Amino acid sequence: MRSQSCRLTQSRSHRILWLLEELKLDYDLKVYKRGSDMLAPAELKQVHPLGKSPVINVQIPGVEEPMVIAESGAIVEYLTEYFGKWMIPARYLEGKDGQIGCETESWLRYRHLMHYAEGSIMPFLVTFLVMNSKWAF
Ligand SMILES: N[C@@H](CCC(=O)N[C@@H](CS)C(=O)NCC(=O)O)C(=O)O
Repeated sequence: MRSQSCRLTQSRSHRILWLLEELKLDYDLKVYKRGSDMLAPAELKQVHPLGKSPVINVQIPGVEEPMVIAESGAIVEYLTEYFGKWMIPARYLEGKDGQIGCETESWLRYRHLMHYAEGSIMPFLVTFLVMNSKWAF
């Protein structure tokens, strides 16, 4: 498998680059530069309709069109499920597979943090960055 990672300058894309390196995966990198308005360039919409970064294109052997995955959390889950299983804690206590309430504490923490990163902490970080940038009023 080979992937292409689309990275926007000064963005969350570094998370994905870090992971690709950590997993020692082969990838091509395409960098998009922010405009003077600090937004992503329009070409990024040709990669994915959201026009946001990061996005990865996964080229599966024997499949013509690459699979396009957006959202850093979804990209991290996809890559770790196939190539970094050791990074994901065991989901169930031993002998309790699939039973409700039998998830391990570490797996529940892992899932919480996957969503917390984008759902709760990121809006604060972005607000902080914007308020402390030259773009602040
Ligand atoms: N929840 C998305 C957020 C993607 C996102 O907002 N990316 C920013 C860069 S950190 C972006 O592309 N901004 C450019 C723009 O909105 O024009 C993710 O985690 O991938």
